[in-house]
Amino acid sequence: MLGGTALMGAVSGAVQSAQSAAIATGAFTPDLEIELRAVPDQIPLYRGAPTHVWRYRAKVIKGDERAVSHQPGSPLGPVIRVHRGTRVRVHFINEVSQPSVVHWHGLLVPEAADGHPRFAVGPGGRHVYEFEVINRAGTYWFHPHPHGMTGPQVYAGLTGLFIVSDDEEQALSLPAGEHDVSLVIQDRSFTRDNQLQYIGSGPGMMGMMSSMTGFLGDHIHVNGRPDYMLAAERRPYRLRLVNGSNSRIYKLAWHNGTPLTVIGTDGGLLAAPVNRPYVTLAPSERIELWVDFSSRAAGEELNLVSLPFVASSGGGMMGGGMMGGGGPAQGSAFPVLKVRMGQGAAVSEKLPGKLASIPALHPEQAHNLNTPRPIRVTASGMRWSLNGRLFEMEGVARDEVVRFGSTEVWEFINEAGMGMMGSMPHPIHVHGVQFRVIDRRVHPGAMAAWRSVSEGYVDEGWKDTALVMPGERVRVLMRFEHYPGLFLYHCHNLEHEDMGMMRNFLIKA
Ligand SMILES: [Cu+2]
Repeated sequence: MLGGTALMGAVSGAVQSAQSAAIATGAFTPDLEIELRAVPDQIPLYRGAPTHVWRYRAKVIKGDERAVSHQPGSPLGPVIRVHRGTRVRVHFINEVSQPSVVHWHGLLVPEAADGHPRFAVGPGGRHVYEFEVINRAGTYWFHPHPHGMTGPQVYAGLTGLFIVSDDEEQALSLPAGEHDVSLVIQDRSFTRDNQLQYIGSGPGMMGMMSSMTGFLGDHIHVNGRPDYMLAAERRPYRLRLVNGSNSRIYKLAWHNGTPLTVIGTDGGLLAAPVNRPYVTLAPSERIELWVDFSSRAAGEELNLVSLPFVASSGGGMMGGGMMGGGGPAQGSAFPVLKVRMGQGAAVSEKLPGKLASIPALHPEQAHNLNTPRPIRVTASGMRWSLNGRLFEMEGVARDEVVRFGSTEVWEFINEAGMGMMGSMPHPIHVHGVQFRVIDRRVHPGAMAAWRSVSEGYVDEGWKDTALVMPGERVRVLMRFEHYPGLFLYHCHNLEHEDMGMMRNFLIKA
């Protein structure tokens, strides 16, 4: 049982004996220097006792103070906003009772700054991250990445946003300031005294089966708050949707069927806006919407909901239900958030027809177009694994080495079931790159699940995570051109990641 004080207790003694795992290097001159602490805290979320959480607290120690903001009343971590090209130094201080490390999800950073589990520091430990922000404008995020403990630490509240702007984006005059809203969606379960309840409580089989499904909570929180309501003006907004859940996938739509206009994905703005009836958002994926509320009536309410979908194939039990933390099964319908229109006059603004430059997709640039590198979902005993292997801290297999500067096709293949458990969706995330989706194919026997989510895929832009449904194969194109070193690929169902559905790959200079 991870919940309440067992998980959240501070190790105050250890903090005083803090040791530096890495020290700032002399060669790097930061424009922005931040102190980032992971701390235990408590926050009132529901009537009655406050909820014990772990959270990130940050402050700027050099540079523009406006780069860091905390949302009032939210247990989630700060929002860090920087312009492309900013050189950032982060002094991470671990004040929680488990080893931890920070991964800058989606950012292209050197090996030593990427948050590999081998760089985790114990309670009281410190680590210095240094990187130049070379990513395109977009919505990135950060979270813990210690091996075996990522799920409970993200669940406890350790989540922050890293929002990058660039000149190309700023020339578009998209909705900004209070009209640019980040929405981190997470599912949680609570004990009767308002404490976070995680899985793994059941001895033996039930605990194991919960992990195989992944945690599924019964309350939806947005930006760390229940019953989230956005008080909106009648005008266009930019909504940055982030799935910060451990395992839950959302099929997001307006309750009245209004189509969604998508302007960005994991790796930033699309070349041009695209419309979708709904968007499918797997754990760690981001989707940016441009939403025009100007035609809505004053006082009108809109609901963003998660529509039902089929999550498993082969008649399996992987949908969750009574497993997976007690929350409704994967694929259940949920209300997610409300938007209430204000009384002010409507303001109209046009969305540009062209957003950003994205190079044309040229799969033939890959040296292995005809023999893609297979990344197969497999089952190793009672654990999900990749290509039949579980995570090894330093281990790299011969077929996990790529050449720095090379372009490759990887194929994520989800054709494995686990006996009576059937098969289930896996969001596959690759560190060190942003990739492009070439195509998707699905086994004819798995069509029902696939068809229930596939219209919501947004594969037009840059991605760092791709949902792979049961029976699906996804080919992606990536170029290892940023930094050599040891990076990770893994399932972003955090319970799967923690059980070892993660591997190193080496970008060899
Ligand atoms: Cu998985």
